[in-house]
Amino acid sequence: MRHKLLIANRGEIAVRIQKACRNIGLPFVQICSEADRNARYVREADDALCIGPARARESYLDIASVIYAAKVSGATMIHPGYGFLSENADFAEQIEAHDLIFVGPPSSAIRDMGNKVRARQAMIRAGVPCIPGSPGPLPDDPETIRAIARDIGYPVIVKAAGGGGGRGMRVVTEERELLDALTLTREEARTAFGNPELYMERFLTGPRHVEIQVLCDTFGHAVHLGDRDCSMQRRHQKVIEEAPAPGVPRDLIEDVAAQCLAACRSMNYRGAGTFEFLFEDDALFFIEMNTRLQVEHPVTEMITGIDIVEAQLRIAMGEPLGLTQEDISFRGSAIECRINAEDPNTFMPTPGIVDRWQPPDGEGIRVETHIESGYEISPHYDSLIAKVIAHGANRAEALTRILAALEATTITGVSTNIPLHRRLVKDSNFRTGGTGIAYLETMLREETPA
Ligand code: MV4
Repeated sequence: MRHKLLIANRGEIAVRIQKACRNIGLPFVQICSEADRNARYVREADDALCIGPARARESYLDIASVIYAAKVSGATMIHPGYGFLSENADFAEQIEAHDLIFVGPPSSAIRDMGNKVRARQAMIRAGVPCIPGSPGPLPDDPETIRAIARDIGYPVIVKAAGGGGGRGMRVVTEERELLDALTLTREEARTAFGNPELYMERFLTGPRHVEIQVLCDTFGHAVHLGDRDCSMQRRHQKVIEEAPAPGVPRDLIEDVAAQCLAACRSMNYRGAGTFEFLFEDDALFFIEMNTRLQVEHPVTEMITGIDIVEAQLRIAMGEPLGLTQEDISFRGSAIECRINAEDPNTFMPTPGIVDRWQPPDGEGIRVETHIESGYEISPHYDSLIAKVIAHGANRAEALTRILAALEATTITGVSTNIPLHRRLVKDSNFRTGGTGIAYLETMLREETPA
């Protein structure tokens, strides 16, 4: 079968997916909004189609327009990238119904993992370690709820089944706050997600965010590509990611990864996926599964030598993995800095024209970007404009290389978070490794007197 891929995304990840297509000789069509039609990666694409106005709701998020674009361009497959429609089960289902291939898991797996209560139950069944919590959705009866919380032990966290990525959750430190917190969270969940279902977990106070990457083919073969640490974040936006997670015991990763693969088999998972964990007191606890390619996938590619996007495409075309766990080895360490066009003090996006862009290069350096000198950053989308990734034989070398790369990067015309990255990479606690999810926000709070 002759295939053609529709790239249903924009920016650096569209460029990344185009590269994978060119590598394997897969023809593609790049879709864009009116705001992106003059970008180089759109102009120079073999085939491109403008599907709507700048506002994402009317273009990149418009399911009917994306599927129509696939039909008229003769595409057989759709890669959603990350964000936008990438974890929309209805989108995947409609693609399936149109006899097109969704580059990702079956819509049923997206739907199941999108419901965080069902995801948790699937993980418990597969033996993936979860945070002590409610066995299923919370009931309405106040006394039963109190009993569940008492059983878990305070502090607890109430989360929405339809939430995820930090949306729809509330920490409760003592019993007298419990029922009000529940009512508030339930109403927010009903409004925001159209699903009032809640669950409860023990609240972990000082964890790190560690995740495990998996790849599964259509034939029930599954491998893991190790772990990443994504603890350096602000307001649920990751800033720096690295692989492997420093100081996490390798035998723990291997054990938990094997359980993740069991979970994948139990839900007929296909493609790339990420299991998110909190790491505290030398243990990993599942929180969520992301059923898409992630922004930080390059750090895993650099330590494994495996092209995850190419693997996604091959799996979608029905090829077997052709790779067993023994074929995968982990070499050295990789660190990624997300370069955002944003104000250094307010962190607000800074759209505008990039005057001069000078990306770094050198041994072990990789840059993922869609920008160039003269590029106009639209106010309509995410502020991520580039990713700078460094690989080294060990973490010390990766740190040396990422710092040199950051020092060699020039961007004028818009302000970015590059100065913050330079500081973080020189920070002694970050250099030691193992800083937690609260580290960056605490650091920023301490230097900005209220
Ligand atoms: C938690 C937690 C502490 N204890 N669950 C936030 C995003 C969502 N994926 C889950 N999140 C959390 N769940 C328990 N039981 C702390 C967080 C959390 C967090 C997790 C990962 C990365 C950054 C975070 C920032 C704040 C809170």
